[in-house]
This record gives sequence, structure tokens and C-alpha cells, in this order.
Amino acid sequence: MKRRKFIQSAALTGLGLTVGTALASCADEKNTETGVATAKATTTNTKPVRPLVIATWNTPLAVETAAKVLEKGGSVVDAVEEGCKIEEANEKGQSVGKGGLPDRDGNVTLDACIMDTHGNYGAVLGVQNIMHVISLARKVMEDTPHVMLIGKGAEKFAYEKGFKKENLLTEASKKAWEEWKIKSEYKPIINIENHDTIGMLAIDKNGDISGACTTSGLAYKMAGRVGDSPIIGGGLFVDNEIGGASATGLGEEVLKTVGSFLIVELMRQGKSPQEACEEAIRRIVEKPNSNFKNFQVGYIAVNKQGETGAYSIHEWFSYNLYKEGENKNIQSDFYNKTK
Ligand code: SD4
Repeated sequence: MKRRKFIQSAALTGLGLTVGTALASCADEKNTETGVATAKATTTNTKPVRPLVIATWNTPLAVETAAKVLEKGGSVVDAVEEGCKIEEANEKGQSVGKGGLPDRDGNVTLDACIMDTHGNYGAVLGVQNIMHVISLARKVMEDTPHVMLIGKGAEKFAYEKGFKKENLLTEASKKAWEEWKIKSEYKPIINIENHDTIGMLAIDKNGDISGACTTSGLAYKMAGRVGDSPIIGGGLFVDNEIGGASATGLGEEVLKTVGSFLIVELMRQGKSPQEACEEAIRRIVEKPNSNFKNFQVGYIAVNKQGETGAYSIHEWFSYNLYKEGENKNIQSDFYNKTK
């Protein structure tokens, strides 16, 4: 699939891919231009909402898959792993797993991490030839004394664990890279496609929380570049006492503010998930000399009560939310309202 600016297609796809019919929730209101549900603020629930799954971007199948694991009584770490695997296997998504856009040398390198209910963490960075890096991150977490493996070492570990070697560069991504090489301009685009890095947070019936995040990183990055997605506290953070957060967008900016950790800590101090996401975005855009007009960052968050939040710098960040049996895609509220 040809890479395109999400902004050009979102008005169509946002509506077309909305899952579930009922959009009625006191947390949602309709965007008058698009008719798409927009999250303005979290609900304050007296009764915790469980199970619940939230994931970045328009990822209905991934969220549904995770929700099914939870509805059947499966573990919450299984749920986020199985959910993320859907996007890793989706060749049309050019920012994650198979079909991901390569670095500037033409190599698809994947980053992923996972956190369980006990605060354990596992990650793999810059891995080639392995599609399900989220499962590999879980193996790092559960079967090694370490928390991160990179590059060739991670790939070797994958084969030891029975993972299959495969070419992740699809014809479509190869073609896009060849076209990019003509000018070789590195310009991370604000919103691309409707599928992007997937960060997922889930709560099971008992209120236990896990999270996962998987990506091919920014297209045409320098070889060896690692973003926020596999870094604890950057692309993902979960504290089972409090809640979890995940990020998408320009990883360098997320990392410089340790965004996901910040959100969880703000929730610990009493902020709602929505307030915490907004504060984390403010930390980025209100820096002196911030050039936020040129990049996107989006956050999702959930607290122990099952309240959710989402916020981005620019319009057109969306997320999928499964709760109370419904799975829907919701446009996030955003900071930059100037056109
Ligand atoms: C990165 N945060 O590698 C990832 C990319 C991403 O939407 O999320 N794109 O910086």
C-alpha cells in the first residue's frame, strides 16, 4: 500500500473503520467536520470498567483480539501480546512488523517492549528478519536475566527460541524506499496512515494491567537509530498499582520527556489519565524553541479504575478502545488548534 498522509484520508477512513455502532458515552462528542467521535475527557467511573483494552491508532482487530483473550479469562500479558501480533503480521501497516518501512540502508529493523502486571519488562531493539518482535520481547522478559537485547544478539536469541527467519521488506515498502532514495530527505511526517506504531494497554477482570508496544520505527531513520517504543518509560510504562501509558510519534521527543513514565507518575499524583496525557504533551510543546509544529506525538493512558485518556500535539491521532463489550475508534483531542 502506498504511504500517504493520514490527514488526507482520515475523514473517510475514520468513519469507515469505526467499530461498534453506539458512540454514546459522556466522554465522547462528535467532531462537527468529520462526524467522528472525539475524546474530550475521561469519565469518572464509580465502578471500575473491566476488562478494557486501549491501543494507539485505528487498530480494531488488534484490540478485538486482545479483548477476546481477556473475555475468555486469559492473562492480560497474553492479551497485549496477541493483540500486537495482529498489527505485526499486517503487511499493509508500514510502521510495524512485516511491511514496515526500512531504515535508509533498506533494512527493516523492529523495536518492541512489553510489561507485565509485576512491573517486569522485556525489550528488543533493532531486530531484523523476525516478524513477532513483541513475542521476542516477552521471551527476553521471561526467559533471560536481562531486560533488553539488541540487533544480532536478539536475532540469535530468536532462532534459539524457535522463531522463523523471514524477509520483512515487502514489495510495497521496497518501492517506497527506492522512491525516497531519489531525494533522500529525512522528514518524519506528522500523521501517516491510519495504522502506525501500536502501543496497547489492557486491564483484566481483576484489575491487573499489562502493556506492549511494537514498531518499525521512523521510516528512513539512520541505521542503528532506536526510538521510544522499546524503551521503558518512553514508549510504554505500566505500574499495576496506578495504570499505564503508551506513546506514538516522534520518539526522540517522547524520550526527552520520558513521556509514558511521566504520565503514570502524574496519575499517581492524582491526575486523571486525560489530564496526565495533556500535561505530558505540554511538556513537549512548551519547551523553549520547541518546533512541535513539525512533528506529532500522541499518548494513550489508562488508570486502575479503567478511566482512559488520549491526547496528541496535532489532529488526527486516534485510538481504539474496547470497553463494556464495544470496540470503537476514537479521534483524540489535541493541542494545536491553529490551522
Ligand atoms: C519511533 N515512536 O520510532 C516511534 C514511531 C512512531 O508513529 O510511533 N510512529 O520514534
